This record gives sequence, structure tokens and C-alpha cells, in this order.
Amino acid sequence: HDEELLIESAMQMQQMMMLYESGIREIKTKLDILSDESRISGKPSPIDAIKSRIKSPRSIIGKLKRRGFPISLQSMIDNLNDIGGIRVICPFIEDIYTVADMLMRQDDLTLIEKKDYIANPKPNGYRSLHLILEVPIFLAERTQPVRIELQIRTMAMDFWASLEHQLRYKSDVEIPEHVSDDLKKCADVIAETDQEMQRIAKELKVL
Ligand code: 0O2
Repeated sequence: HDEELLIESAMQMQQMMMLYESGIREIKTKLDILSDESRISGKPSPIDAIKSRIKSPRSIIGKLKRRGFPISLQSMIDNLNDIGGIRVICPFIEDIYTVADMLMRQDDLTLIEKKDYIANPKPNGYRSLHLILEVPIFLAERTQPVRIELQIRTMAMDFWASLEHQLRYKSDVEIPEHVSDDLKKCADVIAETDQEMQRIAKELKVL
């Protein structure tokens, strides 16, 4: 009996992961098509790179526990929006909104939530546009909607966020206040550089 229960829950987990992988594939294909379209028309692509990941079972359970949600498959689907995540890296700030608008115009995608940490950066200096998108997955006998978290940011924003994330997780000690201030200053310098690069691109009529 134990064996059957174990197989049953392993299969449910496998099916859930398959759904999130399919959701990522669907949205990545849409992004690839938009990128190819620009390339073919001779315009610079608003997309520099696309990364994706499925949250590991350990971090899924950690997040459910931290937020006080039940630990079950249904609870994961209902309460977490970032089991499947895609990160889109753009050359310029304006490209971020171009990509977001292009996706939001596609009528099989539903925008569940939008957080603009570029217009409203986090107090620590974090900048990115976050979208939670719902995409339908067509299975043999039913259609299952799946939520995917999209983080869209410039190369410069990605540089800061990746290093800040590493520093935060690798450091054994609590980050002292003067170090947080230094990191915030770096984020602000990077944001100014992003603006300046965009101005230059416009002057050269590349954007
Ligand atoms: P990981 O390891 O990247 O997966 P929600 O996830 O929507 O329920 P929240 O926190 O309101 O909850 O979502 P939000 O603000 O949209 O941020 C979620 C993700 O954005 C994080 O996922 C990070 O990837 C990224 N992020 C948010 N703030 C920061 C920040 O200050 N620095 C960096 N480097 N990344 C940030 P996770 O699950 O926290 O982590």
C-alpha cells in the first residue's frame, strides 16, 4: 500500500513539473518568434537572452512553509506563481516594455499580475518588470492553465540582480547596513548608465 501511495504522489509531482515545463516552452517559443521576426526584418532584437528554470521541490516547500501555506500539490499550484520562471534580458530599458506589450497582446495569454520594479524600484535598488502570465496547456483530454513568472530586465539590471542574489545567499553573515547602502548605490549608478545608453542609442537612431 505504501508503495502505491509513493508511486501515486511521485507521478502527480512528475505531471505537475511537466505542466510547468510545457508552460515555459510555450512562452519561450513566443519570445523566440518575436526575436526572429526582428532579426529577419533587419531590426535589432529587443531580446538579448532568455533563461528559464523550474523551482526545485526544496525551494517550493521552503516558500510554502515560510508563507504558512499547506504542503500539498494543490497548494503549490494555488499559492505559488513562480514554480516556472522565465527571465528575459533586453539591451535597453524601452525594450522591456516592448517585449511585455508584445506578449500581453497575444490573446491566449492572460495577465494575472504586473509588478513594475523599474518605475518603482525596491528599497534595496532592485529593478525589473515582473509579469505573472497564465498560459493554457492543451492535454489529450483537457486544457490546464499554468502560471509562469516572467522577469524582464536590461543586461545592466541583470548584472546587479545576479550578483546581489549571489552575495546575499553566499554570505554567512547578515549583510550590514553600510553594505546594503553600497549595493543600493551600485544599483542607482547602473540605472543611470542604462538611461544614458538608451539616450545614446536614440541619438544614433538605433532605438
Ligand atoms: P529565486 O531564488 O530567484 O526564485 P511572489 O514570488 O510573487 O509570491 P514576491 O516576493 O512578492 O512573491 O515576488 P516578487 O517581488 O515579484 O519577487 C520574486 C522574485 O523576484 C524573486 O524570487 C527573485 O527572483 C526576484 N527578486 C525580487 N526581489 C529581489 C531582490 O531584491 N534582489 C534580487 N536579486 N532578486 C529579487 P525568489 O523566490 O525570492 O528567489
